[in-house]
Amino acid sequence: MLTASAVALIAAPAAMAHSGLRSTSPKAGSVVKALPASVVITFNDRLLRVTRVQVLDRKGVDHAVSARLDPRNAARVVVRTRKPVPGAYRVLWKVQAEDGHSEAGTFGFRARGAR
Ligand SMILES: [Cu+2]
Repeated sequence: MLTASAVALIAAPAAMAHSGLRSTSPKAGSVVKALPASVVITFNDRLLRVTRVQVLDRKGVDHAVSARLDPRNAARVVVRTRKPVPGAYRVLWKVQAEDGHSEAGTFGFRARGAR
């Protein structure tokens, strides 16, 4: 019988085999004029669904209005935003890959002004 920790060790490599992040817009670590009306997260492979995305400013206010898969490209998550303020943003994302595994990550960028 496997212990819980043994299961976790076996599961870990498989969890790294799914779709993976390809690119983000704005790019991670970049400085942009303003928070764009849409933040886009692109993966290497199609996703089943978007679990949750937050676009947090420095005060922890979430600027995401909605997050959904691009109907023409299920590897792209489009996040609509609102109320842009200047400053640093952190995007927290969680999705379900086509193989059923959950993936999560985070990236940041900075906006110089309001749009
Ligand atoms: Cu996977």
